[in-house]
Amino acid sequence: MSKNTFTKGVKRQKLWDLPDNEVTPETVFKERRSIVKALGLGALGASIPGYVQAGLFDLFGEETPKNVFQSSELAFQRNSNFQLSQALTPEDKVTRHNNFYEFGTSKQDPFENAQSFQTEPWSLTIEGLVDKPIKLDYDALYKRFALEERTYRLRCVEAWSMVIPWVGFSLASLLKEAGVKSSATHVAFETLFDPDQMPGQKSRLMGGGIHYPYVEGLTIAEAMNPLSFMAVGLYGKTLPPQNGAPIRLVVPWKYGFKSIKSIVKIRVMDKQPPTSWNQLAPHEYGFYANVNPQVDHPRWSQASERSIGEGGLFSAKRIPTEMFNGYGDYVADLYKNLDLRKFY
Ligand SMILES: Nc1nc2c(c(=O)[nH]1)N[C@H]1C(S)=C(S)[C@@H](COP(=O)(O)O)O[C@H]1N2
Ligand SMILES: [Mo]
Repeated sequence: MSKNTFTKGVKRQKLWDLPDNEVTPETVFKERRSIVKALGLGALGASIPGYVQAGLFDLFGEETPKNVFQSSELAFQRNSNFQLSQALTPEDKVTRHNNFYEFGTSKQDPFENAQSFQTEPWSLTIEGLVDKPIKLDYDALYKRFALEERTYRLRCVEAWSMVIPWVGFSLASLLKEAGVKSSATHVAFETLFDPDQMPGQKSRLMGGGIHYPYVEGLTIAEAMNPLSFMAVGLYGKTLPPQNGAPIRLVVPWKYGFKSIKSIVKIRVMDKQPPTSWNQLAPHEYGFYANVNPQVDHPRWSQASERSIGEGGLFSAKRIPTEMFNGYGDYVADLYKNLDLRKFY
C-alpha cells in the first residue's frame, strides 16, 4: 500500500462510511439550502471556490461544521477517508485536458466544443434485472442521494494521471435502491446519443472511430464495490460538460475509459455487455481494464505515468504506476481467481 493512497490507519471495512463526526442531518442541509436561496446567495455561492463555501454558514451565526460544503447546487460532505497525500491536480488542468471523444479526440477539444452542451432536462434510467426500475431527472441527480466528496486518482490508459476531488454518491446505493435481482451478473452503462449536440457522433473521423453511443460495463461485484462512484461534481461544483455532466461513473482502480461520462442508461444484465474501446480494438483494451503496471499496452509501457500538472509547464512529472491504481487493498479480492494477463 503506497503512501499516496488512503489515509493511514483507516479500517478497511469502514473505508466508505462517513466518520460519525462528519455526518450532518439531512434537515440541516435542507434548512441551509433554503436560507442560502432566500438570501439570494446562490449566485454568490456559485462564484466562490468550493473549498471556502462552508464559510457561508458563518453568515447564520453558526459554527461552521467541518467537512460540510454548500453551494447553490451542491451540498456535500467531504469524506476524509478518501483524501490523498498526493496534491490535487489543478482545476484548470482537470477541466481542460480531457478525453471525451463525442466532442473531438484532442485533449482540448472537449473544453472547446462542449460548453453549450445541454444537460437540463436530463433523464437517467436504471433498468433490466432490478425489482424497481428508477428514473432520475436532473434535480434528482443532486437530491435523491446524500452527496459526498471523495478524492480519487484517475489513471488513463494513455499513461497520464490526475488527482481529482469528485462529488457524488456510490453506485451501490443507486443499485440497492433499484434492487438487483439474484440472476444479475453485469451492469451496462450508456452515454447520451445526440449527434446534434455531440459533433464526434456525426463524423467517424472526429469521433475517433468509436461506434456511438459510448457504452461501458462492470461485473456486478465491481459495480457493488463501495469504491464505484457516480460523480455529479468536481472541485465542489457541478460537473463541467467536458468532464461528463451531469452524471458520470468513476471507477478509480480501472483505466479511465471505464469511467463513462454523461450517462443516460444503466442496465442490470445476466451477461457481459459490449464496451466501446474493447469493440474498437479488442487486443489493446479489455473488458476489465484494471490499472496494472505489469501488463503493458501493446504499444507502450504501463509501468509509469505522467502526473498532469506536476512538474514544469511543458513536461509532467513521471511517477510509478501502482497495481489497481493504489486501490488494491479494496479490490484485489475481486480478481483472485482471474489471470490478469489474459483478462486485461
Ligand atoms: N462517453 C465517454 N466517456 C468517457 C470518454 C469518452 O470519450 N466518452 N473517455 C474516457 C477516458 S479515455 C478517460 S481517461 C476519462 C477522462 O475523464 P476526464 O476528462 O474527466 O479526466 O473519461 C472516460 N469517459
Ligand atoms: Mo483514458
